[in-house]
Amino acid sequence: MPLKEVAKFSVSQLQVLDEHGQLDEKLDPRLSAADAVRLYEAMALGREVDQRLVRLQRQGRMGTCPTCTGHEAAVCAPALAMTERDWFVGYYREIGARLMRGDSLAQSLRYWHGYEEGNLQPQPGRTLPVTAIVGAQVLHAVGIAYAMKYRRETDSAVVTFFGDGATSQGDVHEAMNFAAVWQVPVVFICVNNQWAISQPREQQTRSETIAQKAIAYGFEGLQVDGNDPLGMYLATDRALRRAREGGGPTLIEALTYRLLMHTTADDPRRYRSDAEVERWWKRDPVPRMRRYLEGRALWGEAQQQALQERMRQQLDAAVAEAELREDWRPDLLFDHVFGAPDPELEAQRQTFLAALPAATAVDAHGA
Ligand SMILES: Cc1ncc(C[n+]2csc(CCOP(=O)(O)OP(=O)(O)O)c2C)c(N)n1
Ligand SMILES: [Mg+2]
Repeated sequence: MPLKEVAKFSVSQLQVLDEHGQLDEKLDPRLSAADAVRLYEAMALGREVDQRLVRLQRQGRMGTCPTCTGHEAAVCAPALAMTERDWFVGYYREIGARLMRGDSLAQSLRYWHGYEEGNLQPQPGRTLPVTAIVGAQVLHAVGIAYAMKYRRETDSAVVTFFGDGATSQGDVHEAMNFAAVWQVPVVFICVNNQWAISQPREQQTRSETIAQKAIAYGFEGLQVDGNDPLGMYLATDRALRRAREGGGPTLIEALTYRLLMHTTADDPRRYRSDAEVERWWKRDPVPRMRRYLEGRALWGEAQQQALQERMRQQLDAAVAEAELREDWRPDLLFDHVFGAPDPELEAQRQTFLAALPAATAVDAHGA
């Protein structure tokens, strides 16, 4: 008996600026000169911070931290498309975008050095703190989007970021399903960097794309060249407009690559080939954006030199500020686990303090 076709789907990929710097004129989002430069500078700063973090960690001046190198277009372009009224609900690999949102660099450095206090950021809300619980933030994003709809806030939407590995978490499926059922204003950005620590994308899901997962829930899923800042901007801008207008969620799969280690505690040479990494360095989003600016006569060697110097000064000042913490006790983290003192935890605190060598106790205070 012939079967009747009841549904048919396809998944598209968006690219506006290719790896050779070729621009698709029809899709050009026509960023203003100021926005184009702002985006490039944010991407460059994200890259610079990443390099400094790794160096500081190697010198014993930083805790274990993740790297964002390669992700700059996937996270900074969406931040450019957002307004202050939109909510940024990220995970742990968006430093350049978080700085665009107004986060303090010194506080971020403190956070990655293991001080929960680093989560205290200057701006009034709408950018959630870093979270390391894979996928959990996606539920928070949908909860916030539900609140936006309930309050009839039509000038705001939520953008949430998560990795390819996070798509195997039940939380992410539940969040997407309810977002669709409730038609809430949320943009899901899956930063598919092809790896979840040492787990390759092929072992994460049998789906050909991550974008197609949206189809099952009943909203649009789109794959975007995640190393293309203009493509990421265009996709996020469209999805945000739709969300604010009551059109419900969108899933953007940002196809990119983590060029460095998962965190400073990881050695990717143990599970992936140099050839693969080399291939992706050729698609590096930062020089791609620079070439685009040069093509519009907005950038040149003099601007680059000046930017390098500004970034160096900004980082030096932030590191100096972050390392000023004489009054911070090494057992501070025990203070924040429960609201009220807990005898079990107090016993653990005492064990921890007793195990600290005297010299470490002094160093840990930043002396
Ligand atoms: C619920 C949960 N399970 C496991 C981990 C350990 N873990 C930390 S990062 C990570 C991989 C996440 O990969 P992906 O979602 O692709 O994000 P990426 O780090 O590649 O950006 C895992 C398994 C965790 N932090 N939280
Ligand atoms: Mg990943």
